[in-house]
Amino acid sequence: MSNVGRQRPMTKFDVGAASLALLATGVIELAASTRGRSAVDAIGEIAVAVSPLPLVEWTIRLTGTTDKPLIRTVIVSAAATTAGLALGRSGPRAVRPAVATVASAAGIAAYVAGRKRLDAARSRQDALRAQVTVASPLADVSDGAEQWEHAEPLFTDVNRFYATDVNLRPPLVDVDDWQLELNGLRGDRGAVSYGELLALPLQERDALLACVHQRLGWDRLGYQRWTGIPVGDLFAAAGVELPADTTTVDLVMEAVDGYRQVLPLDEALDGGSWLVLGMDRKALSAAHGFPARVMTPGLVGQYSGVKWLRSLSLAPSGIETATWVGRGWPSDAVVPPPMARIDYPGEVGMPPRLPKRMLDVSPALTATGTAWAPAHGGVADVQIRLDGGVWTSAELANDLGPYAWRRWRAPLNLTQGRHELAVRCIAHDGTIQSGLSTNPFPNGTAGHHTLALNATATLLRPTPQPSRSAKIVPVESEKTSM
Ligand SMILES: Nc1nc2c(c(=O)[nH]1)N[C@H]1C(S)=C(S)[C@@H](COP(=O)(O)O)O[C@H]1N2
Ligand SMILES: [Mo]
Repeated sequence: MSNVGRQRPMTKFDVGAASLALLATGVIELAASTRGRSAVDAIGEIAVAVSPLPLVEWTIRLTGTTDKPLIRTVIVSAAATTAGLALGRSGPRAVRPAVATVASAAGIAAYVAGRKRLDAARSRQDALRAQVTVASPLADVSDGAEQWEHAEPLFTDVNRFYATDVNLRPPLVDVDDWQLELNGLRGDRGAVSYGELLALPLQERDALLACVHQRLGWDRLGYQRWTGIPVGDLFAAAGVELPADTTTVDLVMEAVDGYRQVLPLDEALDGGSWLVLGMDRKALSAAHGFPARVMTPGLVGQYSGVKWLRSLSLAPSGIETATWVGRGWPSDAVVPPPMARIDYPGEVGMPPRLPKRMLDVSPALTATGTAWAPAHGGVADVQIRLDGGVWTSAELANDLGPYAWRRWRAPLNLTQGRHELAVRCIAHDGTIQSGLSTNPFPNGTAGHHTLALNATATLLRPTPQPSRSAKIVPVESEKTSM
């Protein structure tokens, strides 16, 4: 017996080193949480920022609204794996297996404790959210579809309203340390406290907000009542002068998280860019930009404005670059394409799974859905198509204006067996939702939301479907990257 020819493995994995790395990660995360921060999220945000755009788009596509937990898991595992490989190669085993097990468990426990502490801090801030009062509140609105069965609610519950940003966790702004800075063109500047903002003559308006990553059948959009003041009025109130010629000036919005958006000033003023302090008559939640954000109806979220606003500045046109433009997105603001969605039957919000899932339905049912075309004058018509036949108009709820979505319903009488149901939106300006599928980058998704149905008489009642309220996801677990 000889050792000749027997080779040592090239790389060894040191479980002890990996476990110590886990422990260190957990302890650092716990320590950071006492200051309202997260080390893992900070690394994740950098990783997303430096990742090539296609990788980010691919991750969003694959994970839908769960990319945040995924990114965190990847980071923690990568830390442990790297340590295990690095030390496995270089030296003796760091610790005994029993110690490694204890260290790993302690690391994971510390990590979970840190995350819990951060979640608790955010819930405390959200619980303190006060009423945002306005002198003349908007009247209650009705689109006449209140009694429709299985309809999406007209106003999206703030807890269900999608949250999308570059942060793995929303910044927690302490309003006692916060002021909104306003910078004019000639070095004139103002600073407004949260209390002063609340005391401005605030107004309300109803509008839809949609992310460019809204894919067919997803729910990365919502309709809400926003409380705020036009950006132009804010500059006037703060005594910062607006130029007479607004066509050669940009409005630069900067946020606490470093995110920045730039809109030509004339577009911002004419397009109704608003400083927003509240949603659904309450102060903004941490996830949606507390204490203040900018929202411009009719533009997709990333162009419409910034959450956790820090400053609004005027600059000569074309000098300042927006965060997304720096990452390859168009410099002209992108608008949501006209889109119709089937809400019932179906599983709204789920990333499309392949192969397409067949839904069992009873032969007689009433499909419901929503449609929107905020940059095209609103929704004029919604049409459905069964099995590739002719497009026929659905029944529409009342039109609440260009910035509202419109609910629709259509009775179906299906023969037994398989069917395909598609839907499309026709806007008031005549634009017909394109059936040609496109990806969200760079101008939003096109194509028809289409369901595969299997009509079966053995289903005495309509498709069992999780109640909408059961779908409430803590906003933090929702998506992130843009
Ligand atoms: N500060 C900041 N503002 C931001 C973003 C961000 O990453 N940081 N993301 C934008 C994007 S991509 C969208 S779709 C909207 C989402 O707003 P919501 O989370 O309230 O739905 O916020 C926009 N404002
Ligand atoms: Mo977005």
